[in-house]
Amino acid sequence: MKNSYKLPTLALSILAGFTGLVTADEEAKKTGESKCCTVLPVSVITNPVFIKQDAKKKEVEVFITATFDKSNYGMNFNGVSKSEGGYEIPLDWKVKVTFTNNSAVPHSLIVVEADLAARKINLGDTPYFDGANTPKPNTLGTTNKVEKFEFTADEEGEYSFACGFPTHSANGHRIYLNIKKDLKEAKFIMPPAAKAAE
Ligand SMILES: [Cu+2]
Repeated sequence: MKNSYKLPTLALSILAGFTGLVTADEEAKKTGESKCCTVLPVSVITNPVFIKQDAKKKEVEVFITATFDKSNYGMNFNGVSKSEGGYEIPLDWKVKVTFTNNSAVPHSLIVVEADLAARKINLGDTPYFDGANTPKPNTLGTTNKVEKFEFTADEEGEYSFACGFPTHSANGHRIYLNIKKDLKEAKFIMPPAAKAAE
């Protein structure tokens, strides 16, 4: 498993400890689900793989789950929101995306420029790279579905994997996608632990 990034179970437990309000946690204990969304208990998601790659083929597979946990009211991908973490991918690699929505709330995924993702209320349905979105990302999104799409990261720059559902991305439902020329391998980068503890 040299080329895959695995989040250790311990880190997941720590992450879970910091996410969600106490009241939401108490509610979750009573009802078996949180207020924000239907989320699998963290213990069910063991050793999630967020990235796999083949450097020789210049291909990377990314696994992006909306509402991975309760952080940012469920508006997170893989537990990360507000572009505090994300992916770094070498220029001209093929990117194969598997998107999952772990919530009953509609969410979607679209690649747009980072500055648009941070401020635009409605991202529309035209991705920056051809094919880089789930179907109809700005309308109903996808609910409890797995969607796959792929694109070629053929321009350097700062982009986002953003939720296209109106207002979500501006409210933090986005992670970064930085495409860099002199990168040897693709990476999934979590926010520093210190930041998560704030
Ligand atoms: Cu969303």
